[in-house]
Amino acid sequence: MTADTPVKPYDIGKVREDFPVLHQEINDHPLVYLDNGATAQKPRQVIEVLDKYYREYNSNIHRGVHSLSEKATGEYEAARNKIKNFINAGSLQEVILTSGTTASINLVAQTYGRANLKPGDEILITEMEHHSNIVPWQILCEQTGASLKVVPINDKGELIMEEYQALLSDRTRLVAVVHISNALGTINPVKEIIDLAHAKEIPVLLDGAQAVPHCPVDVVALDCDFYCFSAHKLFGPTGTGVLYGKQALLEAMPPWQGGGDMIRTVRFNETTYNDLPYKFEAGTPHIAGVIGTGAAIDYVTAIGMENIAHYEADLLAYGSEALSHIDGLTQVGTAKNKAGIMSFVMDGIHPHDIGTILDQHGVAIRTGHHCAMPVMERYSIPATARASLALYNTRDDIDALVEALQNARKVFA
Ligand code: C6P
Repeated sequence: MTADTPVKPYDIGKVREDFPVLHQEINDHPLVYLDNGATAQKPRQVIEVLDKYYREYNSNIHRGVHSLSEKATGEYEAARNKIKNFINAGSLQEVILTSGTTASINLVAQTYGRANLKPGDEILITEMEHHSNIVPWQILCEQTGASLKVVPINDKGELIMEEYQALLSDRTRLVAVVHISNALGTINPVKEIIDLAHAKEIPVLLDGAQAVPHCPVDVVALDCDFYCFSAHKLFGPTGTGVLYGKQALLEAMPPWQGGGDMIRTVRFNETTYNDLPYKFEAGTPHIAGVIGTGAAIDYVTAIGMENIAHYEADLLAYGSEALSHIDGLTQVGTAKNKAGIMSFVMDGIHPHDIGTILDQHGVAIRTGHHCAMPVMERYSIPATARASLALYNTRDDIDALVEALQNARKVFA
């Protein structure tokens, strides 16, 4: 968001009405859903689109000449167009539909990575990556003889940029960095990271899983080479996601999985591949999921990503302040530039016990290592409790969280 972008408050009551799941009791308390980093709830606008697909035009895409198939293909490709506009990609060819962030990163590792890396080359990641942005590169290193380098973080959970610059070397072939950390909430200075890498002609992949639901993303303004995200954290269905890639890079990459839809001709002695984006989309995809993703994008676009970012920043400030008054609670991840993720530990209470007690109060959070074990190692802790915000959370939700945490303290006193 730029400083002069006008922010328009949205009607939080109306937004909450759109999410049926929020209106229920869990363990005799109104549900307070603060596990949005794991997956976000779905508005009725998305649920209705899924229902309509299965009731009215369930059919395979890109294959049939019958009316249902044409309708399904049209809606599927319309969703691709919405995704393109949402992230400001240059063309539809640059929008590859995958099963999620994990699949998108693995795709780049196994195509771009295997085609371009050799022994002695380096891939640069950071200490705050999700396992999805670590393990695919480790597998690639085993396959190619390349090695993984890791940019450290400071005590607040911010990247140490001097170390990043020092680690960018003549051997670095790719930089892969999380846009917003799922375990710490840190918003990384991705534009600076990209510009520094590009100065050495090194491409950059961003893991945007935790960014797209919370702030505007413009892949052209960022000038990133690859951008990966999942629909389910963006109020869309599970099992769908996106790989954005610059067209020239995607054109030069070999396909990943082989099968239907990704080919032009198949003969036993020679197979030719389809054009982008289909070259990377083998097999029948999650058709309803992609159409639902389009509906989710319509939903957040109507509210406005700048407005969502602004609303959540206010809620994060309120939440961080409230948590700071709880005795024995230490927040993990206190970066200056942070999104709506509050990780914490409490003296004398294991995070899993915090999670269980909170559930008894109807408060849903995530506890554990959050698929970011190196972050836990960095802070010498086994796990954290994590409350993660979305556009429908309120100050009342934070108050309920604080009350439940006070109760947990009493139980363990
Ligand atoms: N993080 C969390 O609770 P998938 O599973 O492919 O949709 O997303 C993987 C992923 C990649 N990068 C980041 C930064 C993520 O946060 C996630 C998913 C969830 O934090 C589940 S582990």
